[in-house]
Amino acid sequence: MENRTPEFLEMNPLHTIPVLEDDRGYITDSHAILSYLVDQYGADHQHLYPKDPFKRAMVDQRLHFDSGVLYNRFKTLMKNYSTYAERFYW
Ligand SMILES: N[C@@H](CCC(=O)N[C@@H](CS)C(=O)NCC(=O)O)C(=O)O
Repeated sequence: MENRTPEFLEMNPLHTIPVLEDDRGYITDSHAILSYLVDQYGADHQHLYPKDPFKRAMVDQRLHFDSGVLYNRFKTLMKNYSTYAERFYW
């Protein structure tokens, strides 16, 4: 699998996708990638990841809900019901 090659593991030892390569290195979590892209390149789209601490916390709350709750439940569901998932994820 492409995400287990030495080259990929050099970028991300957790062997997960997505991985973003930018000038200063690799970012290996989708939520971190999203907030980074808006901060770094989205000057005209700051409403997507606001600077205001409370508004930003509302976005962070949903990102953490995704990685902490939703994705785990999705994985459990896929594990139980999909042969595709068995081939690619575990
Ligand atoms: N928290 C990580 C999770 C990434 C993740 O688990 N990606 C899955 C695909 S959705 C993956 O790469 N699985 C392959 C593996 O673990 O080898 C993120 O949001 O980027």
